[in-house]
Amino acid sequence: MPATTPAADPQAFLDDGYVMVRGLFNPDEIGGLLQFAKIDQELARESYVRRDSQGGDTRLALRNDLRDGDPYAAIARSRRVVEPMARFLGDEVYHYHHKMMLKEPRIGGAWEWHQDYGYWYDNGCIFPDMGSCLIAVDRATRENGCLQVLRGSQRLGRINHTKTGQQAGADPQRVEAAIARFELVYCEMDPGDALFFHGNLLHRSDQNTSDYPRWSLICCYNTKHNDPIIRDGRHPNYSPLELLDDETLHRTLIGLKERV
Ligand SMILES: O=C(O)CCC(=O)C(=O)O
Repeated sequence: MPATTPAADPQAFLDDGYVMVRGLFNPDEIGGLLQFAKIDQELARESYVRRDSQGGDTRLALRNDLRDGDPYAAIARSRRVVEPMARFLGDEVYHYHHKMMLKEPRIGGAWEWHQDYGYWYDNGCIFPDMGSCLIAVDRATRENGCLQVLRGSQRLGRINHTKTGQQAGADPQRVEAAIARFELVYCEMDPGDALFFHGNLLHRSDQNTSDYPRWSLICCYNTKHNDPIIRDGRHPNYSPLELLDDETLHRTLIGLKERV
C-alpha cells in the first residue's frame, strides 16, 4: 500500500501541512469509481451549489453518514485513507463527513482562500487536530482548477473567516501576509492520487475554465480527543470507525464497473 512509503511520513505533514501520496488508488480502482460516480443519480440529486464571489457555481454533494454498499463510504472508512490520517494527526480518527466536489467544465466555481478548521471551529471542535484527504477522481490541473495550498501555512493557527458570496473565506489581510511568506503550490494530480492536509492549511482553487471536469472526493476526519463540545452540530460527534481492509476496498471499487 503506497501509504506506508516515506511520503506518508508524519514529519512532512507537520512541516508542510500536507502530504501528497501518488497512486493511492490504482487506475482500475479509481476508474471504477469515476464511471460509477458520473452516472450516480443519488449523488446528482443530493448535490447543491456554492456560488463563489465572482458568480461561478461549484457543485458538491456532502454526506455525514456512511451508507452500506456505498463506494464513497467504503473509501472514507478504508484503512488506506484512515490509517495515514491517524498517523498524521497523532490519534485515532473518526469520519467527520465526506463530499464529492463536482467542478464542471466552464462553469465550475472557485474556492476562496480558507482553512477547513476555519469552518469547523464553530462546530464545537476545540483543537485544530483535524484533516482532509482529497482524492483526485478526474485529472486535476491548473486549467481545470486544481487545489492550491500555501505550504506550511497551517503554522499560522486558525484565522478568522467571514462570508464571501456563499462561501466563507479567511481574513484577506492575513491571507495576503501568508501569500508573502509561504510557497504557493498547485496540486496537480492524476486520478487516484491523494492529498492529505491539515485543517489549518490555507487552500483555494480557481474556477474551471477548461473543457474538462474536475471531480474529487474529499474525506474529512476529526480526532477522538477532539470530540465536539456541542452535540447535534453540523457534523457528527465521535463514534469508532469500522475500518475496511484493503482487499475488500479493492473488490468494491473494481466491482463498480459492473454496476454501471
Ligand atoms: O475542491 C476544491 O476546489 C476546494 C474544496 C475545498 O477547499 C473545501 O471543500 O474545503
